[in-house]
Amino acid sequence: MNLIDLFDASFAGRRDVIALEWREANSTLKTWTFGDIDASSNRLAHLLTKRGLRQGDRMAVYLANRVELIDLYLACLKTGILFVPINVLYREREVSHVVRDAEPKAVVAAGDFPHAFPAWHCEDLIRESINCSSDRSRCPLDGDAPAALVYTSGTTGTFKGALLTHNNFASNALNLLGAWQITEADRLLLSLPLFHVHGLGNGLHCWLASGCRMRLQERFESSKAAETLLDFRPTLFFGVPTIYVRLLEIAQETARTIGQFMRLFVCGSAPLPVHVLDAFREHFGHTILERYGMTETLMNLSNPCIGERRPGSAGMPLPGVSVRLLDSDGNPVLDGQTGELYVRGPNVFRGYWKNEQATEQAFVDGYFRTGDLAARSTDGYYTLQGRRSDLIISGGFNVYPREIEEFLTEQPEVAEAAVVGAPDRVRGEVPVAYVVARSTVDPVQMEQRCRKGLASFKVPRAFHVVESLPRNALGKIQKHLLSGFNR
Ligand code: MLC
Repeated sequence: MNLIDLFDASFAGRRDVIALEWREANSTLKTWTFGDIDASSNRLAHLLTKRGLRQGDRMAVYLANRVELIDLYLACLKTGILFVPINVLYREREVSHVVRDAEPKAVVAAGDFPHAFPAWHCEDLIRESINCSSDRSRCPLDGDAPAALVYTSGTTGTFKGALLTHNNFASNALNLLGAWQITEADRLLLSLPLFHVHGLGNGLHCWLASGCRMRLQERFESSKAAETLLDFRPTLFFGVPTIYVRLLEIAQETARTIGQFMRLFVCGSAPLPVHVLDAFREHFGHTILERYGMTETLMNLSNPCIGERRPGSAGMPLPGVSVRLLDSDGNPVLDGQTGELYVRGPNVFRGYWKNEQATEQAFVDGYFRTGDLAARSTDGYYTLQGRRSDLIISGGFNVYPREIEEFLTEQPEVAEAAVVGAPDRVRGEVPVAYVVARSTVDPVQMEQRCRKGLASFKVPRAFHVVESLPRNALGKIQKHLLSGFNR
């Protein structure tokens, strides 16, 4: 079974039911039925074929959330074209890494595409597709067919494309429908970006697989959050911890009203601080359900929908997901002790695109090595305890220090650089740079250059000039000795 077969229960079974809402900038509310969505993605599928794209080709999209992005994604699924979403916050340098690696046959963008690749304009495609047939053309794809190539930057600072199959996404979506009791009666407010698996694999897929109604937003904007929640009255919401911190700014009375029509708030992509969970319960009358996943594995652990949602814990393995906690020698640790988390299951990706070495290193005994440390309680709840790597998570976006360090050391006045995460009340962590200067370093200029070369969430919030970086006897930088590094 492929994803389109899974979504057909909604497309074919609920053709005239309103599926999707979107509020235009001029505040008009537009709606689409499942039949509309099926038809427009069929048209685009014909157009992509007409323009020469074939099964197995890659199509990259550099688009913020919009309805056409959904149509393009479904058109890719229907034709076997690999969907390669690019983070719209990526600048030229980051985009070229992805383009060089994925070798897309086409790129779709809405405005300027920060790369020499001749991007197709989204509006042109939509306009042209209107003349194409809305009939479904069948592409015989089975569940093992790749569906998307989602890029994560790695510990080495280079980008790696995680190849996710239809089966990976289908098992993830079906698991979540069951675990979180999502049905067609739900109303999902989706403000997360569709270029990451949180928005795509959880948000979009749960909507289509359940046949519920979804309101899509271009992005989460805290100043408009209360207004949107009251306007749409969702029953279901997915967020990252930063979003929940922002939602606490909503006035108490409004928060209570929102809490009354809401069924479930889910949080993931970064650890949810216990004090935020507590404050949110106080404010909205809801205990946020925390879960744990990764781009490479989709969702692994979840607190129960019915039952104890334990503060600080990411819950228990989802159905079909096997979890191991191993010490540095590869032996299982006892309950209560910290080990590295390994996972196996139908949710786990096939491997990194064109990178056998990285794929081989990522698996041990068929289990994916997450790089996260965790402990299990005697009653089966897993609590994350940190990471093996120095990954920083800012606002739910992964930031690998190595990538920023490489960028900084390319600057003529920088001899050496180390980037660490500093705690931040709203974003969880933010990157902070320590640099050894070759000549005078102007922090303002440095920040400007970073803003041009790196996505906004990777720009260091401070630049500290130091005499030297602390190193151990082997010459390795001891990041924990840099102040601001606080775990
Ligand atoms: C953030 N920014 C965006 C943006 N999201 N800009 C355009 N479109 C978006 N979607 C930029 C802003 O330009 C700004 O840059 C900075 O981020 C913060 O913006 P803000 O307005 O101050 O927002 P804030 O209230 O801090 O909230 C940020 C946020 C964002 C929570 C909306 O961080 C976000 O969308 N996070 C979700 C990330 C996500 O989906 N992760 C899933 C990965 S998958 P500046 O210049 O001010 O810094 C994964 C697996 C799993 O990890 O388990 O889920």
